[in-house]
Amino acid sequence: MKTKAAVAWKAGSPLTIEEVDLEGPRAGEVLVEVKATGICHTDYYTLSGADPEGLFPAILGHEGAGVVVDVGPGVASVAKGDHVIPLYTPECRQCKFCLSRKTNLCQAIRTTQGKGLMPDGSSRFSIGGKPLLHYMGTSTFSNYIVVPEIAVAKVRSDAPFDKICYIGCGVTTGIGAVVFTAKVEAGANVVVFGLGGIGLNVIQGARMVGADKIIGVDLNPGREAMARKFGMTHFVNPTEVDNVVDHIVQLTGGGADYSFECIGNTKVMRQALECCHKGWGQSIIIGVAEAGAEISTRPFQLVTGREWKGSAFGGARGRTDVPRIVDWYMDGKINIDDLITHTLRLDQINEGFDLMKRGESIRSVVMY
Ligand code: NAD
Ligand code: AHE
Ligand code: ZN
Repeated sequence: MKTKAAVAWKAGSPLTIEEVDLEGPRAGEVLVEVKATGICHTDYYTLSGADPEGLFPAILGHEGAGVVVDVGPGVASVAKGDHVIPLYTPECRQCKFCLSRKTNLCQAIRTTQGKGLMPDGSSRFSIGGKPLLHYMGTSTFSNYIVVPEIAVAKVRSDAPFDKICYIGCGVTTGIGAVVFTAKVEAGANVVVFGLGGIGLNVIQGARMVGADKIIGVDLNPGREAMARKFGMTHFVNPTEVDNVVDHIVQLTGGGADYSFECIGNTKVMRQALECCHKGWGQSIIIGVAEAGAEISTRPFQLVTGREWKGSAFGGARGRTDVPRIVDWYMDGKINIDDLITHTLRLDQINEGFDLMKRGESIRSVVMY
């Protein structure tokens, strides 16, 4: 079949809208009509050329929602007409990682996914007979996609696609890092570095679990109002204080119980660790840093009880947890609508990247 898609031909170049050939689903796979997709900073990171797994030409996008329109042989967990969110972190429930119960990082299809291919090693997208690569196993910048059954979460059919697409990455990543990775308890002091599409969801997750002080740190003063609306109690602009770490340690009476780095800046990652409370403070790295970047601190920071952790997709098990997060949204427990600052057509997708780069959007959503 043919599908409309925004194609990334090479690093650093704007996407172009193309009519692309798409092969149908094989055994264990489904064809999804993507109805809406968010634009995440990670799409920009890969397009910029900084991602060691960034291969071109490819169809980017990993924050989508849509409808199953066809299924391949043997598919049992979803059917035509089901509403789904594609998962860049699948959940096979059979691999060593899934069975461990210690991680959400299902590895069933990770190797081929990282090469931009389907689990059987093929690409289903092509243009003029030349293959185009998939991205993060999702490629939601295409109107139609083929994905493995284990890489979709079936969600309720009354939830609006243009809002729940954001649960495909940003919402789950931010709220999940609080709830599943850090397991922040009521009364804890929390610091969030970077108040964009991810950090604001960390803020609302911290409020949801009853955190006490919720301190937000961002260079962009324009982020303060939105962050306060989502539960931030104190705002710090790093350019306005002598030393961010000392300032936060003072503000929290000894250091943060939990900090979250939502930028991808290794210098800030160090600050996020070092502003944590001696003896127990945990710092969670969410931001994705460029190829070759390394983090550092004095080992004494860890010897004296601070912990460094990472979180991918918020530690959420996609097929299990994503439908619950959609329920939280539909029940009014979390706010997604106010974070979607721009809604665009596919042919305006480059404007979505520009808005992000200029710090003018929180989330732009493309509707097909
Ligand atoms: P974003 O561009 O919407 O937000 C980034 C924010 O950081 C902006 O508000 C910006 O002003 C602020 N910022 C930049 N440099 C700063 C600095 N030095 N000090 C303070 N604030 C600074 O991006 P996003 O979509 O929220 O993504 C944030 C990061 O999270 C990216 O690195 C992205 O790739 C990553 N990410 C990781 C996961 C995961 O599963 N681990 C999932 C999604 C996104
Ligand atoms: N390809 C990158 C890694 C990028 C990365 O860390 N991705 C996160 C999700 S970001 C979503 O916006 C993730 O889930 N990582 C776990 C994994 O298995 O990729 C690189 O630097 O190589
Ligand atoms: Zn993302």
